[in-house]
Amino acid sequence: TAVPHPLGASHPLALAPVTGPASSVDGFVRQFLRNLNHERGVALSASNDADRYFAFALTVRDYLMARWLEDLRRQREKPSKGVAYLSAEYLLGRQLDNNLLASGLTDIATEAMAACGIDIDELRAQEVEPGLGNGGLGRLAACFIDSLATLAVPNTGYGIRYEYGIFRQTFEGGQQVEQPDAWLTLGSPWEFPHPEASRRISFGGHTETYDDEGTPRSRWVPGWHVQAVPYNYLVPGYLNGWVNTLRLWSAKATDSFDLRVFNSGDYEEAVRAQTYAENISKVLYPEDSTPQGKELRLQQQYFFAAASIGDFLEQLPDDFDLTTLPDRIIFQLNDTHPVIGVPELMRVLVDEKKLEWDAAWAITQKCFAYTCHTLLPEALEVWSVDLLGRLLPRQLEIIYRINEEFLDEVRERYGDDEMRIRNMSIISEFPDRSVRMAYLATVASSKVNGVAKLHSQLLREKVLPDFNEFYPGKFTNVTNGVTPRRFIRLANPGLSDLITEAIGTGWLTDLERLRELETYAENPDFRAAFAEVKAANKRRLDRVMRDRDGFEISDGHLLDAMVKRLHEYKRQMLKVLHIVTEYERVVSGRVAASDIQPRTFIFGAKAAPGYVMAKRIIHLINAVGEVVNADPRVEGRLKVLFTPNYNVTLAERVIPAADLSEQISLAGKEASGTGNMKFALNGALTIGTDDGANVEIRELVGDENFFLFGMSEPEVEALWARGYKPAEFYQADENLRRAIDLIASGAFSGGDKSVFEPIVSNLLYDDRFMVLADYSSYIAEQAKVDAAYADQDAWTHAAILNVARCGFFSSDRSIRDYIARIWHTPPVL
Ligand code: B1H
Repeated sequence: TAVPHPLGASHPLALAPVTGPASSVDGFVRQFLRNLNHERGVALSASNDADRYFAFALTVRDYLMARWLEDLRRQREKPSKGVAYLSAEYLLGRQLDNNLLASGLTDIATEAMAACGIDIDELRAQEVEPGLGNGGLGRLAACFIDSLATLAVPNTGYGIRYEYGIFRQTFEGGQQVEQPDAWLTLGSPWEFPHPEASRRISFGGHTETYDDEGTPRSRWVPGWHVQAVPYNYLVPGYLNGWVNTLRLWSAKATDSFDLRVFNSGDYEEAVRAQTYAENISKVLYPEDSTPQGKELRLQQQYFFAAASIGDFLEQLPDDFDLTTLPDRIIFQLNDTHPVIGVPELMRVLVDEKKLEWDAAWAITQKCFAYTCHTLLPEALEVWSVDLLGRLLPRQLEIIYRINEEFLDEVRERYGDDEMRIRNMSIISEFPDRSVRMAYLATVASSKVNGVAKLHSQLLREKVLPDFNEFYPGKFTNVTNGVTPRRFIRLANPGLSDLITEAIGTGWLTDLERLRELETYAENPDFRAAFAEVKAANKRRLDRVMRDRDGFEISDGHLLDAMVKRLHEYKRQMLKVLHIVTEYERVVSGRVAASDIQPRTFIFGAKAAPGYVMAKRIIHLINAVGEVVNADPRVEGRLKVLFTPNYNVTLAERVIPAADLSEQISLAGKEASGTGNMKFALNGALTIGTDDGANVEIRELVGDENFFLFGMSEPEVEALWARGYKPAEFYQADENLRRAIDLIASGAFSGGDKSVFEPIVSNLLYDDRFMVLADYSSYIAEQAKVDAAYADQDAWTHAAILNVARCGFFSSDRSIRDYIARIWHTPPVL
């Protein structure tokens, strides 16, 4: 609802358009100085870097503001269907450059700062990236809201304003240590708090039935409440004047809560209660792909889902016909984290708006769509009925009823097939009675999608086959994508300029146009220029790494990068075995150091703090690096760098410099991957398994421009079925034996065999992710990589074709797919 202007709605000032500062260097300088003086309260001469960064960011914001208000007004006056993207994570990365780019201010702003004698790079360095996500899922949400704005589709991204984002990783003795990510210590110039629009979110208590003028109804009598305070962030489209909103909720204790306890005279208890409430948005759970079923996590999920749904409904006019809600909004569920919003919408429609159950359910089923991001069984969220009943008793009742009616339909179709009914029930009985959130999401959604072709197929065939049969046409695929604004234009200005020189402008919003580069791959001058861009990016990364980690990236090295969360299924361990094999072959004298292709291996990976095996693998990588880097026998031809605290900012430096992209998960485990797309679009070649979006990358770039190895998903299944015995693979391959024996010997742990013994025995006797089974094939393919790299010009040719043929992986294309097949939300510009 619009806040009335203090001078009255018809007062000329209330109607005056909001105008931004003048689009000139002069205008920028003036606004910057104004912000420095009036917002920061300092003169230029007395300002420090933080002051200048803030004033600078506020100035950029001022330009975008006019558009934002205008677009919000337009949406209010002539509403069209929009997308509410519900995501527990947004891994945004730094905002400054993105907002400069989107508003076309980069040149003006750079000149303006130069005129003030300020180095704009020093301002850039001030920004702390908001790390409000773990990995691919959170970064995907950030790419998607960028594309939604660029395509001018009305969208609000809803999520949680975590006070602490993903932890800051350091190493001590090669082992991961986590530090809190206090990203808000200095405040953020990009956010707009709106305490006046706070919402009360309830928990606990009980339910009761009552007589509503002859109609029996249920209602929820909650036990406690918190305030959800929205913070808005601008999400500008690329040079199109469209600005959407990211609305993140922060938890605050309610006044009434405090007062009640306070009146009882127990001051400490009042403070404790406040802390309890505010804990809800305190910290991002650092588990990627393996959710922990913790009570606080369920509180977070309900907190933001309920606040977001309530927020949207409140914007509707009082006389709004709720049966037309699906014409106005689609709530896109980013994995199961917001699925508790389904019973919440039902509760609002039935208990508060007093709709009939069937009418409410018909609306709800049209208003939700669900994206599944995983296949790992341990990653499919379940909530115990016990916990749900305590925290959200009314929502649990509603889930039970949804399940009953759903199972009635199943019975109607299949008769009393108890096996099937047990398999499809939203409530599972073993080991404890619990709610399967993916099933609830599937039943409640108009569409369910996986995130890459192979993943969507496996989702239909292996994870939810009964549902796929029951709901023909509900399942679909939308292959992930990445925003070319951040991951090509901003991360790789050299490549961007080269592309524009060759094919002109326009490709940044129509990435399939990169195809036009194919003919340039045949042009020796273009290849030379392309190779020079790569070399310059390596030099840039070298400067970053010297600064950050005191590590040099040597000339002539193949830069081999594996950057992603640490997870056994992603198989950083396979990469370690390759490095140890190369090292062992040199030190055992089986190959001369001078005969190997020099390589620098870069790792970046955070492990969930409670994931013991993942942390051991980090320790091992660091230990191997320390030994290999210091061993004169390798003559500096093998180098291992594990750069701590890998994040979006670092990704923007590593990816453009890489020659080789490691995408080596066990087939069938990586839903999509999105780093794989970023590397290919920046001209790295991929060594990868037939998994996730690798499949589609290889189809597009061609077999001859992709290093494929390892078992396919059906081969993985077949090996499991036969009975997988990793020790047999150990016995069968001499290189593998030597590599594992070297680790087991204590060579990387100062002679102490116990340190990495758990890793070794896990590999030999368990090896859930079949590292040993794919080892031989991986090593053979890496030899082909070395051979191919020896022909630099041919390598560059293949790299150019990777860029030219990966335009499909723009998140703009993903969003167009969502619009056409799931959302049906036309652009408004
Ligand atoms: C992905 C997650 C995830 N899949 C639970 N699942 C989480 C699950 O906090 N949690 O509990 C957090 C994250 N993340 C990733 O999504 C997939 O592994 C990638 O393959 C995929 O590219 C990405 C985006 O679709």
